[in-house]
Order: sequence, then structure tokens, then C-alpha cells
Amino acid sequence: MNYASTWASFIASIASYNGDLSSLTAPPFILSPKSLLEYSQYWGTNTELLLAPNTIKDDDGKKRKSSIHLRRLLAVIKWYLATINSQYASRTDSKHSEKKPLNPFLGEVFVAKFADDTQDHRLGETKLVLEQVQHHPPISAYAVWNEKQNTLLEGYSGVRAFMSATSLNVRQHGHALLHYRNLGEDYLITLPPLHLEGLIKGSPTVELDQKSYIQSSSKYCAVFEYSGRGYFSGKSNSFKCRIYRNHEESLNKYNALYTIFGQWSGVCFISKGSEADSEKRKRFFDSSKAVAQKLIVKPISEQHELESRRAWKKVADSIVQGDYKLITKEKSQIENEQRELRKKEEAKGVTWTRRWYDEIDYSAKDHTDKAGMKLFKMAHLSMKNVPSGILEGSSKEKSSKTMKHWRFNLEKFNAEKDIKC
Ligand code: 0T9
Repeated sequence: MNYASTWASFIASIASYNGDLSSLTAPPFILSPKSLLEYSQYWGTNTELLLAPNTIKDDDGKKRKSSIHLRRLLAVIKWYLATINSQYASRTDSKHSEKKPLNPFLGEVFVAKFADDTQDHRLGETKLVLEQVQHHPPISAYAVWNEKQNTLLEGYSGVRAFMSATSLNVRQHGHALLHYRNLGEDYLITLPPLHLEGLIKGSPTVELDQKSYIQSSSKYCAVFEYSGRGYFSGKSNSFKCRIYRNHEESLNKYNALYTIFGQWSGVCFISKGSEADSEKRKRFFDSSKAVAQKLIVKPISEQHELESRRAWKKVADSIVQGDYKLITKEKSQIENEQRELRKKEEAKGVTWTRRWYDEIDYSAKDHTDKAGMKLFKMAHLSMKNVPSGILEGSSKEKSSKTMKHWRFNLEKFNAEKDIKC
């Protein structure tokens, strides 16, 4: 079969797709040799911007009208724009085409460091700690930790995909929490829905949809609205972000202090008030120019057998070679090993121990994440296990009763003996 007809029959097969992406047998040229777990690394790519709020202090510069908390939120938004560009756009190859990642196994880990190539080493060491905490449905947990600046980004994400007539729609479960411990400031970040465009022509790209939120513990909040080609501006990756003093004011867009607008993968502008004012706008940020820190990963020969690139090496090599039989053989081996492990656990009545993450239950009185919970309450976001960014009281909330969320356990990570960044 030639390329075009293989692709056409693959597209036909996903039209009748049942909800479980791992069950799709995609042609080898659309397979990525990377594990989906690795995709969470991009939360830390723009390290310098992530750490920038730490340098916004009361005494910097002249007396300013805007509050220090507002200025920090604006800095967080710059980082957020850079990170979503890294996560959803600039990560892909020159053709900007998505490929189907490997389905991470339970207990798979990926650890690395972001290089600090500043002259004065002002950033300090930033560690990346990823762990697959659930296989079915899949959930990846992530942490980006900078000890010197006492700054931690932690979160988790699990995707659910639904096929429509022309695109693959994806909802994410999970969220991120950003802690600037020296500032005593925390942020809650929700994960936007997305869809894949260009499936039929064979070059799938991500477009973000609907809304997402950033809630600061200082009460300031930001509401993002995403749109693709031909909605707000005719450009792909368009967004509008309105900034409010607090959640209550965000219920009426005319309360917006500022509106940021443009492309999250490129240039965007800021204007005062609730509208995207193209006459009074100022340039705000250009994601395509954001500095990306290099990720330093240990050579495979030094990796533990649970580390992504070591565990998947044979599969990855066969994907690069495009050897379909070998891909299937190597993949089945990993899948069978996993099935055996689960059977043994079941027989012993035990479950897999998560290495560095704990599942916290927000419905338990004595849970240990009061700071995170406070942000959910401030933003009036649902704390239940529903898609990210669902508001409290929404009809979609009824689909879940539990409130379980994955949190990074720094003590466990520091006590780790076998797997080092
Ligand atoms: C979390 C990110 C996520 C993961 C990926 C949808 C997608 C899997 C999830 C949401 C990261 O923080 C950000 C970026 C890209 C998302 C992926 C893009 C993509 O195509 C895959 C899906 C599962 C597929 O592989 C579909 C197969 C397709 C390429 C061929 C039909």
C-alpha cells in the first residue's frame, strides 16, 4: 500500500474509534518514538520566565500604580504563553505535524535537569520529575523544582479523546499549581481543551479551544479564551486573555483591567479595559522568541529500567527504522510484562507504589493541600474529577463524585536512591 491509501484507511478506522486511543493501530510514519510522559517536560522549558516573578519585588524601580501582585500575574502570563507554545506548537518538527506518542506504562518515569546557561548562574538548578501515576485511564504527574529559588510547579494531566466528523477532540483532566514559596504566592492553572486539525490531509496540528484559567492567591485572575483560524482574527492559535481583580469581577467582562490578545505561538498585545483595542495596544510578548532552556537527560546507559528512554529504546529504534513487525513485537513485550506485573499484584492483594507523588483526597478533612484547595475555592472551579476548568455548579460536575488529585512529594523525591536527575 502506498502512503496516501494507508493514511486514508487509518483515517477511516479512527472515524469509528471507540475512545481508547491506545487501541488504534496507526501506520508507522505517524508514530512518535517518544512516550507521552515526556510531553510534560515542556512545563519547565521556559525556566527563566517561570522564575521571573521571584525578581519582582516591592522596591523595584519607581513607584508604580499597579499592584505588585498584578505585575507578578502578568509575568506568570508571559511564562504561560511561552509554555503553551512549547507544549502544543514549537515542540513538533519543522512540518508542525503531531505524531502518536507511545502509551506510558504505570510507574514509568522521566527525570532531567534544565540547563542554566545564564552568565551569572542566577537561575540555579531546575529539576524535572515526571511519573506515570496511572495507566488506565492514563495520568502523567509532573514537577519542575528549583531549590535555590524555592519555586515548585506541580501538576498532572490525563487526556480523553473523542472523534468528531473532521477532527479529534481532546479534553484534559488535571491542573497545575505554581508555588513561589519565597513570595508566599501560589497560582492555579487549568488545562484547556484542544483538537487536532489537518487529520485528513495527514499533518495533524494542535489547536486550543474554549477557556482556561489562572487564579492567583492574591485574588487576581486571568481568563483565557482560545480560537483558531477564522474566529477572532483569522489566525491560528489566537487567544484573548482578560485580567480581573478577582473572580467575582470576572463574571462581567467589562470589569477587566486589561485584555491581552494575539497568538499564543507568536506576538501578542495588551490594552487597558475589556476589549482588544488595536489602536491603543502595546506589544506584550512574543512566544516564538522566548528563551528555551536545554534539557539535560542522562545517557540511556546510565538510566534506570523504569526511565522512559531506556524502557522504550527497542520500540523507539524500530519506529525510527519504520519496521512495523518489529514495532509490534517490541511493544507487545512491554505490554505483556505490564499485564504480568498487574496479575501478580492482584494475586498478592497489593497495588503499584507511586514513587514521588501522592493522591490527595480533597473530600477528606485532614488532607494536606489546603493551599491548593483555597485556590479552587477562590476561582469557583470544580474540585471534582471532571475535565480541567469546569466551574463549580456546572451540570458537567455531576459526572464525578470523587475529588482526588496528584501532588508532588518532595521528601520522597529527595530520599530517592536509585533514580537521579
Ligand atoms: C500534555 C500535550 C498533550 C499532553 C498531548 C492529544 C495528544 C496527546 C496529549 C495534551 C502536554 O502537557 C500537552 C500536547 C499534545 C497532545 C497530543 C497531540 C496528539 O496528537 C496526541 C493524540 C493522543 C494523538 O496522538 C492522536 C494521534 C494522531 C497524531 C494521529 C491520528
